[in-house]
Amino acid sequence: MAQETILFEREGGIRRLTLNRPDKLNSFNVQMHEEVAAALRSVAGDKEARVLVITGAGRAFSAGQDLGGRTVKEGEAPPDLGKTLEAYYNPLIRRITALEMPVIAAVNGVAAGAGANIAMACDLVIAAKSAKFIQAFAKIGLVPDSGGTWHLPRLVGMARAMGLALTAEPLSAEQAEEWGLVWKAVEDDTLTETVNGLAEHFASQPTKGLALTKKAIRAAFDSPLSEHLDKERDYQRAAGKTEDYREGVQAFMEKRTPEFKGK
Ligand code: T3D
Repeated sequence: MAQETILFEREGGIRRLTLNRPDKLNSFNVQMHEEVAAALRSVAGDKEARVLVITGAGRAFSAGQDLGGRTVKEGEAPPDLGKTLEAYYNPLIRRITALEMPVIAAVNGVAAGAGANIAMACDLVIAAKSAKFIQAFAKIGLVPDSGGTWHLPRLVGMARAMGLALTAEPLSAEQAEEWGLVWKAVEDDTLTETVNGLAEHFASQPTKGLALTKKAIRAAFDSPLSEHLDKERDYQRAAGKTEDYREGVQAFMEKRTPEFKGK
């Protein structure tokens, strides 16, 4: 499928998806949803992929839904936004969170509406200091979607989640780092270098163990400790059967750097 609204690059074990409608601040239309979905499906089925970076072209990460097609004339039936979520945004968040490798959001600029919440669904968010996170939904009468009402209170607590969602006030990248919404806020001119360094690091790491780690952490709020311990047992059992575990222990004993293959 020709890609007109995204860029998708493969380099060794690194996959990079760039939202690419800069004149519309990388807001999502149907075509972009379809292209992103195809790219994520290809990453999920790609045995060589060991890390995914999601970023935006131009001055924004993403401004969420393209509002261009959302005007409703007097007397016209409103669009069924539940359908859009069911068809596009919910599968998008499920695809990102289910990927069996670290997913890094490189937030290069404003992340608003679903754009902010797509970033939050990634495993690590690294933001340029000039970036802002805006739960823009309240400004147009909507509810934060794309997992926003799930991730926000878990990441920043109820009071801050409420404040951000109800006021739609922009949150600076530095404040977002302080609040635990992003992992790191870095100088704008070091974002690419920082993200590339981290992506290269993950591309040489024990991918299956990392995938099980993110799965365990994502499940942490779903069950009581006693049940969660059973999950950790199962994941550790699976990790213990990987080639990378064997190599990790072997390398430690031989006092050398391990050569992980992601297997
Ligand atoms: O509908 C459904 O399917 C339900 C799902 C909803 C999910 C959602 O994401 S709802 C929330 C949608 N997003 C927003 O409400 C954010 C709208 N955008 C903004 O508030 C502002 O653009 C920003 C705060 C993100 C950035 O402000 P600023 O001043 O830096 O830029 P700007 O001048 O507003 O925007 C620059 C251009 O991008 C401008 O176009 P122009 O005038 O140069 O031709 C603007 O119209 C366009 N743009 C920005 N955001 C969107 C957009 N065009 C379409 N849709 C957008 N979301």
